[in-house]
Amino acid sequence: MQKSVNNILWYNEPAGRDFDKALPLGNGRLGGMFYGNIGRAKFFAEKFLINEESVWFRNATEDRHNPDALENFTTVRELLLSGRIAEAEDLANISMSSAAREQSPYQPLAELHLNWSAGGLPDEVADYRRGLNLETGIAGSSWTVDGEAYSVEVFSSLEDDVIYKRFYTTHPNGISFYANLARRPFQGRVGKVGDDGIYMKGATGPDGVAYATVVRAKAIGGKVHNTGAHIVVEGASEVVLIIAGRTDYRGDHPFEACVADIERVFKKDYAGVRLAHVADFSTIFNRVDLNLHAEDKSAVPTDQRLLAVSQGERDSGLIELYFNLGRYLLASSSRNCLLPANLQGIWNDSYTPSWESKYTININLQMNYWPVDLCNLSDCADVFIDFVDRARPNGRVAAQKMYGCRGFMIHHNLDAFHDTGICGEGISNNVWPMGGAWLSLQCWDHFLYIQDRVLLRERIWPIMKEAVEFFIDYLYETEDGTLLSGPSVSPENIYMLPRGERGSLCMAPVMDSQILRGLFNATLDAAEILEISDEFSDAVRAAVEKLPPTQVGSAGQILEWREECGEAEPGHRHMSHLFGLHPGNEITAEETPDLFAAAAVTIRRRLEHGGGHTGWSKAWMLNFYARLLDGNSVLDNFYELLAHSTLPNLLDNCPPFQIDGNFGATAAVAEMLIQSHTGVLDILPALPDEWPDGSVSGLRARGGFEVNIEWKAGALIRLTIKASVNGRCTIRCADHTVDHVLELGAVLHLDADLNPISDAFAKSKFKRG
Ligand code: FUC
Repeated sequence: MQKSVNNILWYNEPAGRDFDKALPLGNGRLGGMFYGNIGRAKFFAEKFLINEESVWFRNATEDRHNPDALENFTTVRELLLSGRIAEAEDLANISMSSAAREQSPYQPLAELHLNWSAGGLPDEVADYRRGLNLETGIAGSSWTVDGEAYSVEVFSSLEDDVIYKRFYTTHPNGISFYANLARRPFQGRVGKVGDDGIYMKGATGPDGVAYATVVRAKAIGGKVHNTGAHIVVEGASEVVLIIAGRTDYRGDHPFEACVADIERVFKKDYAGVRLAHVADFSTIFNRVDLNLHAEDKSAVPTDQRLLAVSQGERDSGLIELYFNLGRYLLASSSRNCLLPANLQGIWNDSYTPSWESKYTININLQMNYWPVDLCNLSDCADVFIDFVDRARPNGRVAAQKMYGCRGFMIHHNLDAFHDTGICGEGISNNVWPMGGAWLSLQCWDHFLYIQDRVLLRERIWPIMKEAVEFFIDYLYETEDGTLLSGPSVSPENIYMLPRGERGSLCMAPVMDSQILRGLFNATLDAAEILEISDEFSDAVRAAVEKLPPTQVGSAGQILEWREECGEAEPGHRHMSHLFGLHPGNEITAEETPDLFAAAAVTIRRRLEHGGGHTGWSKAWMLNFYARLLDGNSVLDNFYELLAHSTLPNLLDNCPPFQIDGNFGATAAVAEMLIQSHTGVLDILPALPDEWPDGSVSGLRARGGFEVNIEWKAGALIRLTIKASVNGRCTIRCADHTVDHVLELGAVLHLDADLNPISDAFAKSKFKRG
């Protein structure tokens, strides 16, 4: 298989002050944005944004759960059941929403500013280039001055847990600059460390984190010293800055830890640490390779390619690049860390970011982890599972205090402190009891890919069980024995009743029942694997039968609410009632053809009314079309995502920048090539006409399989499946279906008709389906 050439983002200009042009780096915990400026003028001084995952502001700690919820939530429920919507919403607003409305924001750690010293660099430079290599995990810039070459490169090392930024020139003493850590607004003390370093330290609010960042320099040739709170370099030919950043979120003394981080690596040779970083990062990145046999446009700067696409050009290579960036971003924000990728991953330059850059869980956090197993980054799922697990104690308090129920529950937002109180974002989104259920179901989905029974028993089962326990207590049973969630919402949407009344709060919006059906069935499957059969599993078995079914409405659409009602915003960005199509699996061509057809109608109606207008919404659309087996529509919508919701650095634009769209669209590319949500491994289920030839290696499917595919003229020519556990695999491609029992380590090579083409499959028992 030929390797993709689309692994580099590059530009012929610095980013200036524009975050949307800067390039992201990270080792999971510690990262930053590289701007690549050179010069002296205030606005063009080099800026490097330093982010650390646990820099979250926090006011004085308080229990935000509304103390009057328990007394009132059943009244809210009764008001909804008797059609008194406005009264129910008013009561919910005051008795259920938290009194202290906001959760904590995620904040930047610091900015490292760097001015070239007077005489250090002329204003005019030539051959400027700035880029990010996704395969090596290194960003950099290069230019020439009077025939002398200059370069800067920067990476965040997982092994050393520091950022290295290295300046190099062929000019024997061409590097002179002074650098400082820009103070956080109204906070942070700055000063010197030893005779070659600087620091900044402080705390984020009354009960926030204590943080520190330390930078030290070493130079070849020239001199390094510190003056004021600046590192000063004079007349060097090579300089390495080592940047450490810590908080006390995980119990460290941040300043001491930063000093120790740098001390530990200070004597290491730069070439060696670079080599180790490249070896580490490229191993992760190269687990997957996608080649769409696109025209090679890698000589065109990335922003110009994006512009051309927004003017109607097709560029399959840019889609490869976007897909590769998604995998890069996940590996850069989710390894070796304690907190999952938030709304901006770990990359944020604002002290008051949109939606606090926290964890919105009525779609956004989940979307961040859609590619994790599909794209062979299963190790990046650990932080997601940990996070859900660590939210359980507060989730138990929410369940007890607000609803009087066992188990744990989460509403539609979390922050780094696992605050489960209801957020002040308004009634159309906040009284939604499903966050914990959806997150738990996604943990189960991770198990389906990796099939690690110890992980299931020890970590995932307790989460699922406790999430389900809440609903066993919480659901309302109607006289005819139907179980309803509520008060709840169909995330962020507004319905209109025949008499003209509008509302958000309701009983049993369709998404809730779909999530619960998925979670209850998964819990029963997990119980079977773990050989658990008790009162709890009996209760789940009984409950799943009583959930309201997904229904088709008068226009042939999936109903969003339990009864058909008008939609205040028919092009609404959320498409929650299609959860059963994706990421769920209750709507499939084979099992539920009527719902499958209705899902297509639902999407068409949303799009006709301007739906998919935020980046993440468009990315979800791509996944829906992939599940509808309509590759051409995935692609058309992908180009719209690139044209309307993608920033020059290829980060997703909600607006503003929000990383979920990057991850959602990355998953969609993989879903075009393999799907496994029905229990069958579907090969090339949604291949668009524009990708007649190509190959992909390393994608993963549920059941514990790794898949390589080559195709030509729109049809499979070769398929390789590696089994990472013993298991049965039913494979379907075009009109062929075969069934195999594979042993751990078995490698199966199949041809276009799914016939074996080498002896390598010998261990497997083969039977034509
Ligand atoms: C949901 C979305 C918004 C935004 C926010 C973070 O509330 O409806 O578009 O993505 O999350």
